[in-house]
Amino acid sequence: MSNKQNQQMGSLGKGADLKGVGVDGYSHNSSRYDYSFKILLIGDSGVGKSSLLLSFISTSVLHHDLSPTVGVDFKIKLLTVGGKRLKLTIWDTGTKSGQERFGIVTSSYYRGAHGIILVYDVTRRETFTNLSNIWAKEVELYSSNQDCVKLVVGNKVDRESERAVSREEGMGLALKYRCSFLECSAKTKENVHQCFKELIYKILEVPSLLEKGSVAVKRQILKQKEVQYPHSKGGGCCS
Ligand SMILES: Nc1nc2c(ncn2[C@@H]2O[C@H](COP(=O)(O)OP(=O)(O)OP(=O)(O)O)[C@@H](O)[C@H]2O)c(=O)[nH]1
Ligand SMILES: [Mg+2]
Repeated sequence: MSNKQNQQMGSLGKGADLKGVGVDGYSHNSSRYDYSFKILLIGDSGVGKSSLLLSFISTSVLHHDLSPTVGVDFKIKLLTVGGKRLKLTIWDTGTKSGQERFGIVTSSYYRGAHGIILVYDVTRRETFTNLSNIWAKEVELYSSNQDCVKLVVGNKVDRESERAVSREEGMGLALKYRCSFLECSAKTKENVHQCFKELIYKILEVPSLLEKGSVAVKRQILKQKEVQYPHSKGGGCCS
């Protein structure tokens, strides 16, 4: 999928919804946004990571089932929050069986993440216990931003009659790992925007994350490098 197809633009005033306003040929020019945040979706295969992402990015309800993600995918969403223009790069990876990955270096997936959404399926208990047994450990091991904001999300609440993990248990786990907690349904879109909104507001409250995500700071660092190494060709910035 091309970056143009992947990206969306939206706006967020105080208390407003994180609504996208359609796919847009918005330029990746870094002068167009103030902060660039890297957000990760992790959790067992089939919990609904890709569905959550698609549900957040697209304006319509998901009508068909997705295939398991192979490798790594990302989507970009551009938003304005409190007058600040944000570029969210939301990463999603296929997790066929627990820790098994398709050709990605786990540490680079986590490197520099500002926010991580840990997803489980409220109808499959093992996906909940794996958040502790696998995913929280992986975050601990690889997440390079100490202040990285984490959010535990119980997905598929539309299947209430099949529920295998109570809301209280989800809240308890989030408390244990000092994360925020929400339940949602990628299928009906219930609470999906709320999940991303919660994460973004939390990121915006952490000065160290703001500095790491600041395009102005990155530009300044590049400028300093150009002074130090005037003949070296600088790569792209602010990814
Ligand atoms: N009922 C219901 N089904 C969902 C929901 N979210 C996802 N699904 C379904 O669950 C299945 C797995 O969803 P995916 O989004 O592919 O899951 P994933 O976590 O990306 O899986 P991998 O790519 O294999 O890691 C698909 O059939 C989805 O349609 C939800 O909120 N409610
Ligand atoms: Mg997937």
